[in-house]
Amino acid sequence: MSGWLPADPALLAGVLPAGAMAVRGAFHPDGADGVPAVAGRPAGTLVLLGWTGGAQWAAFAGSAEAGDGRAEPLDRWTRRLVDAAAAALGARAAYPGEGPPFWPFQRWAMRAEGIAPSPLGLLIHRDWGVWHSYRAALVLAGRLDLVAVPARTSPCDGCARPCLEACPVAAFDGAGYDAAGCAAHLAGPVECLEDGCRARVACPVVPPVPYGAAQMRFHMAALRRGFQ
Ligand code: B12
Repeated sequence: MSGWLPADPALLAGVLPAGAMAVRGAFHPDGADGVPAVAGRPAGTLVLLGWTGGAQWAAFAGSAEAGDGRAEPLDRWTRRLVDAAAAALGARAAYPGEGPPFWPFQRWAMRAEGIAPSPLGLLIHRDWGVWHSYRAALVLAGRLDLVAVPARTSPCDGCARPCLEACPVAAFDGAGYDAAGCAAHLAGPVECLEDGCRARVACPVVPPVPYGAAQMRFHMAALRRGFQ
């Protein structure tokens, strides 16, 4: 598990509000990465933005979108911020929810940062465990200088994998995800909706700033809506 970061730590200073997005990693794409062009020019650098545990929740929770009662507040907030950042940088923004076909965010993540597949299908990070997400990618035509982030082992190596035993409907078998079984279960008034996915909660890797109750409920409600 190794990765890259932009050499300029101030790349996004002034173009994104502090605390709203973590720079998750970056890489220089090649033709096999499926990264879109920028105003007709081939992609030179992809910078991945996302959330790491509960650290960015407060920035969103205080936003106009979070309180306006309309659909998809997190997507609308993300686009407002990241579209503005992309315009300021002359970059193209890509979002995980655009599609189908979807941009291959998990593949991009494995190119960009020290991350590995977990038995749940989600990518696992040494610090954030399975409590992290990708909110956007900024694609720039130029090749930014990148610095290597030292390799780290996957936290799943040597783990007893309690995640695989914890799901009440056995939606995970280490090889795939029974999305239909999960969806049927989430249709009822179940603990997962209130206290989070049982399989993810069973993971021993807990981020320094974990999801709070409101964030847990928000993401589980979004997952349930996604199944409808
Ligand atoms: C469709 C989708 C779903 C569907 C899945 C339907 C199904 N039958 O599996 C539903 C609605 C059920 C779902 C549920 C969830 N999802 Co979802 N989902 C997506 C979405 C929008 C598209 C996935 C896709 O088809 N990509 C297209 C393919 C071409 O992209 P890809 O990068 O190549 O992805 C594939 C490879 O990575 C491959 N893969 C997996 N492991 C490995 C390992 C190796 C070595 C290789 C080479 C490839 C590989 O499997 C991936 C899927 O096909 C992505 C966002 C995105 N754009 O990727 C989020 C995404 C995958 N989901 C995410 C999350 C967090 C969830 C949930 C936890 C819900 C939530 N938001 O809290 C649940 C849990 C699901 C689970 N345990 O897997 C995150 C995962 C982050 C992470 N840590 O990895 C993503 C990236 C969104 C985000 N904003 O970050 N999801």
